[in-house]
Amino acid sequence: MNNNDTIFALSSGFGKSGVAVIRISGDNLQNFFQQISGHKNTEPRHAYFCNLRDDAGDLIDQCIVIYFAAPASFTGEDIIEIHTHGAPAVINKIFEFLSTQNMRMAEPGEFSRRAFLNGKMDLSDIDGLAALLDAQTDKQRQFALKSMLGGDSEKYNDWRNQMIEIAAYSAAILDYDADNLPQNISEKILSKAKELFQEINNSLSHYNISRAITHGFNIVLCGETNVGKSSLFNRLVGSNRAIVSNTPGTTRDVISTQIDIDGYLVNLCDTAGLRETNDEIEQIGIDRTRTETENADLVLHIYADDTNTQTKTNEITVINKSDLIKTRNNKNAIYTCAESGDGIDTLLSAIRKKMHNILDNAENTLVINARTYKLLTDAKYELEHATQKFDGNYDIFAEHIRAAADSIGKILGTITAADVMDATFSQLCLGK
Ligand SMILES: Nc1nc2c(ncn2[C@@H]2O[C@H](COP(=O)(O)OP(=O)(O)OP(=O)(O)O)[C@@H](O)[C@H]2O)c(=O)[nH]1
Ligand SMILES: [Mg+2]
Repeated sequence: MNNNDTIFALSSGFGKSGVAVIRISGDNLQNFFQQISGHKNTEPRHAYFCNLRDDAGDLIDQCIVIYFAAPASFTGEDIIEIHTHGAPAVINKIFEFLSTQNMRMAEPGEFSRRAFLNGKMDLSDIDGLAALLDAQTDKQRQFALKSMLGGDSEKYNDWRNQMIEIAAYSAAILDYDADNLPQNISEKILSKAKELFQEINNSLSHYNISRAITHGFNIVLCGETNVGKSSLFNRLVGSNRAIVSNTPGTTRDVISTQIDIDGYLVNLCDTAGLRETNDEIEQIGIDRTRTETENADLVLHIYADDTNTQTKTNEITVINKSDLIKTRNNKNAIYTCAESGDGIDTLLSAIRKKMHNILDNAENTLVINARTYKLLTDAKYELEHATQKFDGNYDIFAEHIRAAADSIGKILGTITAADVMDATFSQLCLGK
């Protein structure tokens, strides 16, 4: 991939739309801009109305064009934006025209790669951008935006700078007399390294929160057959998504759908009822129920009689078919009637409360994906080795601290490795 090529891509979504935005990025695009806009003396960041014509002079479409002069642009290069009518035929015609102008179609993530190479964004910001482009709910938007605007980079830079300082002092301990060094420096750097270990360990323990916000909070309905799981699922979803019947064992597979609760994306799953069975297919469904339950952030355990139960922390006990039950002995349970809708609001409030308890302290949570999880874990182990096995050897200590700093550097892209870069940019779509 040649970084000097002029590249273009559709930056808005494909398909029929009022307006589509095509972006071009490259060096020295001002002449080309003047040519297509039909204006001499153009100013950057001004919108110009133009009749966009191909080389033969035939009109392609009427457009608005804007020129962003390097380095004040998304990629740090010259950028032209062409705002056209959002018809696939117009977009294709413009692509055809641009391809004859010594330009080529961008690869997915290539605009962001250039922004990174030109120092506009670090890899952590780009992870945030990828999460923002995937955001379906308001909480996902807020979470990703904070990361894209450098919230996470600030933390990573701070950690890395502290590690570099610790490594520098440990090298100094080997080279200089104690008199020439700050007082108690050996104790200080050891305790700083321990603090960093704690902080990173803490962030890693929030991985589930980060995952639940970016990929959805998993709520699973489980219980014995015929207790009304599918009926409750349909109530919560607001449509007849799952088959309901009075034959026990109706649901045989996991049925899942996504809903938005208070801005959080929720993956809601209905499952096969639990019972002893000789039916091979039903048994596979029951095994899946167990797997889903184990991976759930919150389990709604449904019963259809007034049992007293032990409710686990990530669980809500629901006693359904309350219309058929005379007693109300279980103080920890929520009584519902899926048939009439009674108690569904109370159930929803309980779900909200549990979700907010788990997710609302996400304020200081980093957007952690598989790439950053691995690098943070590497940094954590290096700090653990440095501190827990410390035997007065500052050479080895500094080596581990430097390795931890390198892992954090890889998160930011300060230290680059081709595979890390590819993994980061490939999560982005065309035109970003
Ligand atoms: N009276 C009463 N009947 C209900 C209630 N909820 C569900 N039912 C009925 O109970 C039967 C079973 O409902 P489902 O929702 O299919 O139960 P399930 O737990 O999904 O059953 P399986 O998929 O077989 O495990 C159906 O005939 C429902 O109409 C309720 O609150 N009250
Ligand atoms: Mg069912």
